Amino acid sequence: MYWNERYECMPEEELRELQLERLQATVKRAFFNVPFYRKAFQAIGLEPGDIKSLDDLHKLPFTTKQDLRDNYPFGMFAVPMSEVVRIHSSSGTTGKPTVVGYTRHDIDVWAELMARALVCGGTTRHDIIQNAYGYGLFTGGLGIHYGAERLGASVIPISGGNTKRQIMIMKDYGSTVLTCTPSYALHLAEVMAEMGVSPGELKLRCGIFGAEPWSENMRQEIEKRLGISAVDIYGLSEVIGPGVGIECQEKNGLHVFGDHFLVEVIDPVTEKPVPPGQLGELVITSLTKEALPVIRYRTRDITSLIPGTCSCGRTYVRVARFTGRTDDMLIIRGVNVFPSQVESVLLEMGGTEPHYLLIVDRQGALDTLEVKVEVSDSLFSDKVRGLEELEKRLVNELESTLGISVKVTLVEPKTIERSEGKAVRVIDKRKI
Ligand code: DLL
Repeated sequence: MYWNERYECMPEEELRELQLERLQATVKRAFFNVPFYRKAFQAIGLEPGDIKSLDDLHKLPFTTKQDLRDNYPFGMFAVPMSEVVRIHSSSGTTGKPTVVGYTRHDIDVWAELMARALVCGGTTRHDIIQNAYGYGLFTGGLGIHYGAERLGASVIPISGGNTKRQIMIMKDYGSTVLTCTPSYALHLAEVMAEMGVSPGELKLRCGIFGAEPWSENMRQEIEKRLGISAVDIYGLSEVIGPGVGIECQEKNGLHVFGDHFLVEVIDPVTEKPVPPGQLGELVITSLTKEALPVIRYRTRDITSLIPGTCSCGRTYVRVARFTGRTDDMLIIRGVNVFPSQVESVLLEMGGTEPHYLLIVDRQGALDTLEVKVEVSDSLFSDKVRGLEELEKRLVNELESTLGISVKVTLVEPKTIERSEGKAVRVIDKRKI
């Protein structure tokens, strides 16, 4: 049930002591080895010795993606390159990629955390893990891979894409665990159905999906179509990669590995902490990273702290599944809209496939939102009236959920581009 019970179930008081000790070491490491941090500390008259308790965390300055970009590529590293054994990089979809480095010890910690994550998500050493996260600069593939090997499971390093071959391998090798983005899991299910392969012919029983926002309804859809149990895994390159947090079998929030990361949830505007249960931006401080320590890193990811303890026995803080990113959030006519809200409505209503695209534009001074969504095969061959009714119902439901007017365009099945990694859900023409 646990990979490392001593740490995963550590009494809270002991965990806090460990966190403080590690925080102080991290602050020192950053101050003495990274000019960026030294300058940032000095600008507010802070010295490493000022961090005397965990409550002093708020005294530390924030770090942003822009800071990493300004120090591109290796300026934030706290060790000489001779100690860096691995380099990864974020996809760079929102600008210049950020580059991250790992010492041998960092890789070791990452493998340990990923082994814990896999076990927490329901994997054992007897599993055959089909790892369809991309291998390469993206942290997903190798992050999961090292954890799976550490656990002692049999890992198939198939990477993303080549979907028909994925299904053949899944069937022939008897894969029991699938790891990939939720959007790719859905695509796999779709191609499986096209190939006439039913979930009953597979040994698949569990999926560990993350790297992009997905809704609770999407979980249920994937579980149904693949006949598996699916859990949510979270992480980001700047902090380590996958393995910052994961759901346990309770599927009620993601446990954050508190002996390696300190988390806060803040109001992104006032930058003050918000109470548990309230949505805000997740801020992460690494506690053991050597090559790239991050202090109060503004993830831009939106979640809330879950109060109370989990019946699985882990004492780690939990965060709720992610609503989206502050920079994914669309402001349409002054109203905040997340793609995940649209996804939830579409899945709840039925009649459509969970493949959708939000197109935001501006006509004159007015923002417009169009939701393109695929109709399910059966409905598509139905009468025009059925389609008109569905469109009307979708418009009503989306407008009442989002609070703005929406144009719904129903499109033929399989016309919206499928992703092998992170799905693109929004086209915002206003920026062009
Ligand atoms: O996506 C690391 C990862 C790989 C996580 C495999 C999970 C599984 P990046 O490419 O740096 O790293 O992207 C990080 O992806 O800040 C979030 O916005 C988003 N993200 C990651 N996991 C989740 C999740 C990897 N479970 C960015 N739910 C993060 C929602 C997620 N968003």
